[in-house]
Order: sequence, then C-alpha cells, then structure tokens
Amino acid sequence: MTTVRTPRPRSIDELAATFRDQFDADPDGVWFAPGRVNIIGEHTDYNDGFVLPIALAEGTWVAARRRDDDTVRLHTDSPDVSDPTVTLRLGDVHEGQSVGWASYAAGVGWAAAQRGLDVPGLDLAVTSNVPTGAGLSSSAALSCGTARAWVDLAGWSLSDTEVADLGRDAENHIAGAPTGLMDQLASVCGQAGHAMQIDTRSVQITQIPFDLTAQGLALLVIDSRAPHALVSGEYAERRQSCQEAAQALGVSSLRDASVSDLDDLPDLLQRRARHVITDSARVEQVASLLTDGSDPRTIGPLLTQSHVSMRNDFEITVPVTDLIAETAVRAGAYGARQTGGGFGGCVIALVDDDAAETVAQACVAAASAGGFNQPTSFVAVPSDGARRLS
Ligand code: GAF
Repeated sequence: MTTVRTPRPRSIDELAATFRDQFDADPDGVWFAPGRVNIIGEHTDYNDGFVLPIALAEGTWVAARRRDDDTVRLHTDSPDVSDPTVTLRLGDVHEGQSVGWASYAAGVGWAAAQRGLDVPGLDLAVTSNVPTGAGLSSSAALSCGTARAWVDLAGWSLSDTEVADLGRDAENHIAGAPTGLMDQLASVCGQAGHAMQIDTRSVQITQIPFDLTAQGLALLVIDSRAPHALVSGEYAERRQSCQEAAQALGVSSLRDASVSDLDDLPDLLQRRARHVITDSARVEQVASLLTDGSDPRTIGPLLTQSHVSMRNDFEITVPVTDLIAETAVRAGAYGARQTGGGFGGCVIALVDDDAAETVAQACVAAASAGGFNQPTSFVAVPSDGARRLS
C-alpha cells in the first residue's frame, strides 16, 4: 500500500460548473493561491525575524464574478463548514466581528476599503486541496486567492506585498487570528523551484533555488491530523510573551536581542525568546547552506534542532508531532520538524526520495502504536504563488 499520496488538484471546469449552479452565471475568471510549508523559522515573523517558506502546489481555487453592488456571495464545497453558502454586504463586515470561514474572503474587501479603495461586490465559489487546521496555511490560500481575484476584477494597482497585506488584515482584523505576514507572503510571492528567505522586518524576499529532486531528495509532509487553530488563545499567548520579553530587554522586537541578553528574564520569557532568536539564526544558517553549494542534506540537523527548540522552549509541539518528528529521523530522515503555527498539524522531513515511503510508513506505524490518528503524507514541491488561471 502506498502511504505517500499527492492531493488531487481541483478542476477549473468543475469549479466553474459549481459557480454556475450557485449564481446562475459564468465566473469572470478563476484564480489560484497556494498553501505553504515553512522550512524553518517559526514564530519569528511577528518578531521581525527571518523565515524560509515555500509555496505548495496545493492551494485554493477561486472562481469569481464582479457585481455592481456591495454584496458578497460566497460558496465553498468544503465538508468542514456548517454554512457553505454565505451572503453579506461589505458594509456589514466590521473589525472584531468574525463571519466564520467567510472572514478570510470578505475580510479582504474590508481591508481594501480601509485603504480607501473602491470595493465592488463579488460572487465567489471556492474549492481547496489544502487540509484545514494542518499548519499548511489553508486560510492564507483562501484570503490571497480572493485578494488576487479582487485586485484583478476591481482594477486596483497593488504590489505583491500589498496584496499579501490585504490577506493578513482579513485574518488579523476579521477572522481574529493575530498572525504575522509569512503565510500571505509565501502564498503571493512563491516561485517554482525556490524557497523564500524573508526578512520580515524589511519585508525583503530572497528567492533561493530549492530543487531537492535534482539532488535525489524529497521534502515529505506528514500530517499528524491533530488539528491546530490559530484563533485559539495559545498563538496569541506566545505573541504576548515575545512582546513582554522584548519590552523587558528594552528592544522594539526580539530581532534586536541576542541569547546572551536573556539571563535576567523570568524562566518562561527566557525560553520563549531563546526559541525566537535561535530559530531566526537557524534560518540564516540554512539559507547559507542552500546558497553556498553545500549538500542540502546538511540542513537536516538544523531542522531537528528547530523542532527541539519548539518542543522545549516555545512549547508549541504536541506528543504526536514529537513522535512523528523523532520517528522520521529514526527511519532515515536527515532532519524533521513540525511546521507552521503549531499545537498539531504537519511535520516536514528531509528524506532521500527513495526513502519517502519507508519514512511515511514508519510514522503511520508509530502513530498507530501510540493510539493517535493515522497520519497522511505527501511530497512538497516548491511552486508558484497566487495567480489567475483563466
Ligand atoms: C502561523 C502564522 F500565521 C504565521 O504568521 C507564523 O507566525 C506561523 O504561524 C509560525 O511561524 O502560520
């Protein structure tokens, strides 16, 4: 039995047919925005640090049609939501008032209006092959796919960073998840065959060639199926701790602190800050190894160190992701770590491509022996960012 399975891409024709069923008209176009995997640098983005994500081939497809009023009608085929069809007026979308899953799409219109843009209503039908709550940025895929569609249909002239910002504002102000900008930048700015080293302070993106296949390697994504939620209190609590640590150190963000500054902080803040500072440094180390001609296998131990730092210092891993990361390394991975916001979701493992199946099966066996959900696995392929497809 094959354990590693590529998620099925969605068909544009099927999505257009769904759109016609829902809205009795053809869409003006279809857009796509990817989810992401973060290779390293976790919870560093809201501390002005470095991150290193790739955009995935998996993502969200958005069929959209411009309206001549301020109504937004949305439909999803996701089985995970109780209200797949939502109708609202843009004027009724307010900061701090979530409208459930629709917040990630309608919130983009709200964010555009905040910038003084003229915002037309839209009809939208969406479908996705990124699992929700798996730490693969299904929400950024929805908000950035919608943002790309809105930009094109409204004729706004915005930079890629400004498009990503619309997505983040939807997430922060309407959905109520206090995230940084990494996921939206990855979803908008991804390039096939590259990882993005992002300096989140200057919002400078360096595209680094990341063609593992050419080296006989694969980045295996193992979904623990222990769902995480960024709107729950834990993510906000970590963000708050980082702010407190920076304040106690007299710096504007942890980007300006070093590990040697932390001795006088209370133990908890010391550990939180140490994770952020060391993980941001690990991004720079991984980026150097990937650009100086080193064998990419040499990044493996840094991935594993990142997991240990998230487990011991930042405390955002859970028993099943610890088990999967340890099992992957024992089964032959060069390194493995939980990716994304944490508290469940996916583990990534750097493996020889002919070892992917063995490593995935070892993780299934270990999870089953531990009484956890059966993990699912696929190989991540660095892909292009949000774009119009038709
Ligand atoms: C989530 C957030 F959305 C990102 O901004 C980032 O903080 C990440 O968690 C952790 O690195 O994906």
